[in-house]
Amino acid sequence: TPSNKPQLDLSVYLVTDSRMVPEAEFLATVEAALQGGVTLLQLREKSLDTAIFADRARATLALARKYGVPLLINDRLDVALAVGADGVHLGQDDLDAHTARALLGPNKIVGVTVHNIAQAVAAAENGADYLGTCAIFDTATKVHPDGFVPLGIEGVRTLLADMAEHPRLAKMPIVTIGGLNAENIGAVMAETANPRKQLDGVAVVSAIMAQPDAREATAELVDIVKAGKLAPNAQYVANADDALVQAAAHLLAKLRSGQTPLVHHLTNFVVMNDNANAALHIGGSPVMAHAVQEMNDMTGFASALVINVGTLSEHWIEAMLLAGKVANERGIPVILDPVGAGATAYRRETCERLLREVQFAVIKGNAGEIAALANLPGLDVEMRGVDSGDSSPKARIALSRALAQATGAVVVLTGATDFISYTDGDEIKTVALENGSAWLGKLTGTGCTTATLVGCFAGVAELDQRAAAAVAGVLSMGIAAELAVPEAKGPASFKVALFDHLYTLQPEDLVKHARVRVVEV
Ligand code: 3NM
Ligand code: MG
Repeated sequence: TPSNKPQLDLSVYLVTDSRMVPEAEFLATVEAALQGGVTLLQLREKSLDTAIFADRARATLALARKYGVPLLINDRLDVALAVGADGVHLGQDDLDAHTARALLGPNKIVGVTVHNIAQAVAAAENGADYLGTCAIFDTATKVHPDGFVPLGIEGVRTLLADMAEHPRLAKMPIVTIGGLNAENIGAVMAETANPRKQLDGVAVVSAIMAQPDAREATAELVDIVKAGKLAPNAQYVANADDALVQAAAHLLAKLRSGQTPLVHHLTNFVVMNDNANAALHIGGSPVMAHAVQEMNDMTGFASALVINVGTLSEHWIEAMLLAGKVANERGIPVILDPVGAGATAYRRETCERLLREVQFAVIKGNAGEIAALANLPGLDVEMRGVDSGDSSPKARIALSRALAQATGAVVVLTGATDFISYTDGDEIKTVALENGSAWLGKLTGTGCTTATLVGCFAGVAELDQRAAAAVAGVLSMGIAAELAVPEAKGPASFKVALFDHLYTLQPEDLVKHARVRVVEV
């Protein structure tokens, strides 16, 4: 059932203060701000008697409804309930969010002011829909307790960085307040942002209420915030409705519904057991046969084949080529994990042979491995404008695209940001995935395990869903890792939690936590 909870847009959030305008002009000022494009309203009255407050709330609500903008009431849950406002905004000394949520129900908005990451976590756990920081700058509008120090740009930046790392807060909308105006909000948006998270907007009182033309003042703020959201280095896209993320979630739903693809692995001794367990936990059925004599039968039963060139030896190569050929003949997707591809001539030559004789659906490697493949003599890889040894995002994007173009495979280039390039008609497309955790680097074989997950998803994917299968595999690993981090004491308990989360991960977790953005080239 569709929720009738109002849409929350924090871009330009007007907090009222009736002391800033003559009594008779209050509603006209609010209406001018609504006409100027305010996206959210909060009625904040610290000295009105309750009856007058409620009357004003009713009148303001009627205006807010006229412009389709939600109205929240500061502090006074009773007034919010009495007039049927859209929710409340609560400070740390007001009623707690948990109680407010219980009294308001799920379809109202609850916002909470937070001073630090601990309060942000608590607010999220208590059901807050968005957060407001305490004051970023000094302001004459609100009297703060003695000793209060505004957060400053640095304080807000730290809070956003901490939120980006926290599974419950990475997607929590957040706004800042205090001394903000048309002169400083552009810088505030840009300078507090990190690649994963930026402010969703700004809350202001005097920058609208105390201006001679509230409508014009608001329109100016709206323009600046819009532009700030598009600032290239401040861009983050939490693509809950991105088609690839939806398709990835759909593939996980297939695994969860009991389709159990048999995924045949020819993988290295180091990761064999972990890969088998990961396949089992995400919903696949692993088999690790590697005798040449079995390839024909085993690959014939399989829904996907994973070839991993770690711990190579001669009979493995023969088995890989045979399994790859069988898979190709039967339309079974083949995943290549070119572990250490550039490290030895033997691995390079093996990869060259594999690429020559087997058509891969997905190739997954780090920048070094993908570069080693791209430099193989047999491949006609065109690398325009990229120097070898350049490890910038731009170079990594170009590399993944070039290999995707040359092989026709979906290419997953892993790193702090993963880039996935794939052909779509005549076009090469690339998406960037920002999920994951540095903890993955403290466990051996997590890269190989990602290839296993991709194999499981490819095993239930249609031919035209192979990019989605790659996205699903990488997202599952990254998101399971993010969920595992708060439960871990060290690498060993992280591993346990990671595998538990691979087992419990649901399609909606992918949609909720995915940080996937389309790379414009
Ligand atoms: N709350 P102006 S500062 C309403 O620190 C409010 O939580 C604050 O007014 C907090 O935009 C503030 O005029 C007033 O500076 C912001
Ligand atoms: Mg308060």
